[in-house]
Amino acid sequence: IVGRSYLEPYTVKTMRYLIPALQDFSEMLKGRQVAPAELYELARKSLHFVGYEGQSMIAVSGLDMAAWDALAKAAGMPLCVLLGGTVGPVKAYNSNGLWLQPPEQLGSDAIALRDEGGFAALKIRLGRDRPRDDIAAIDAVRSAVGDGVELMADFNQGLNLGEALQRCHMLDDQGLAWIEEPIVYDNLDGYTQLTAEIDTPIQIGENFYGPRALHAALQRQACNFVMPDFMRIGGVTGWLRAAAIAGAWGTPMSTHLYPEVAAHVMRVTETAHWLEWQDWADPILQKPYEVRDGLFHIPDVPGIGLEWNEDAVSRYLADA
Ligand code: SMN
Ligand code: MG
Repeated sequence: IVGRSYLEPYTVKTMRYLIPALQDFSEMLKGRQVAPAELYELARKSLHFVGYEGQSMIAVSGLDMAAWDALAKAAGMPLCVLLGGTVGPVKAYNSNGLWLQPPEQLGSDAIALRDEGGFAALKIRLGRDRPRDDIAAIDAVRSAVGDGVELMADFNQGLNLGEALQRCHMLDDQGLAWIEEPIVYDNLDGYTQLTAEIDTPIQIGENFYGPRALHAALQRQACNFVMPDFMRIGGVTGWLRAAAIAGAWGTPMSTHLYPEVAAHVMRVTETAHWLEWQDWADPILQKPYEVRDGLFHIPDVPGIGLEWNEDAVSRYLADA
């Protein structure tokens, strides 16, 4: 049985630090039973001298997702079934585009993105130099796809708190589904202020390292919504622990990247909100997962359902 997962830490260089950590895990864990909760703790603790966050957590997350895949394969069940759920559709928004292009390009892009899978929601990136260009960008998308399509907005930590207060107030009557990461991710006091002042839901979470970071943000009322990323929250194990915390708070929980694994855990997440769909792994998958009518479909096969297209993998191999 082979358990599979992937990590996409954005730059090739990052792999230089991650691969040795993963190789160390494989030495350390050889011969052990595939028990994801135990492997997670062992791997995490083995890196505690360099800290539990950052690269350490990313490496643990990669191991964890592969371990859950192997366990579900051994059980002959799709991961969502092993976790106590059923195979079924998951509500998704398209996050493949609408970057910081000039507003006039966004209308046709938005139509194409909607039509990639009959999506009822899209994410737009904001943070152009002039706030009015962000409003023009939103207008361009809305006039192309209409009000029926929900619009999430992501600043990718691009603003300081003063700018964020001003710009989020300006956007507050735009009917956005959420405003994501307006300021640097670890300024929780700033997020608490924004969440108190702004009517549009404030969304954070792709930079939570482990479930306790989500707990801290919710305790400080630093957001309305959460969207952990699988390589930072601690893979499936970290997600399940984080989902229990978000469930207790009644906080809607969306996913960040890794849609293939995200779909499985969303089937058992108490406050499941939106799955972030992007197709970035598709080029190396034997069979990309299907998305229709804005719903992401989990393949009914044992495990997560990740099978590599080995030709593509060798074609894209980079020298990290
Ligand atoms: C994002 C993060 C990392 C890579 C691409 C895009 C963005 C998102 O913040 O939430 O999709
Ligand atoms: Mg984001």
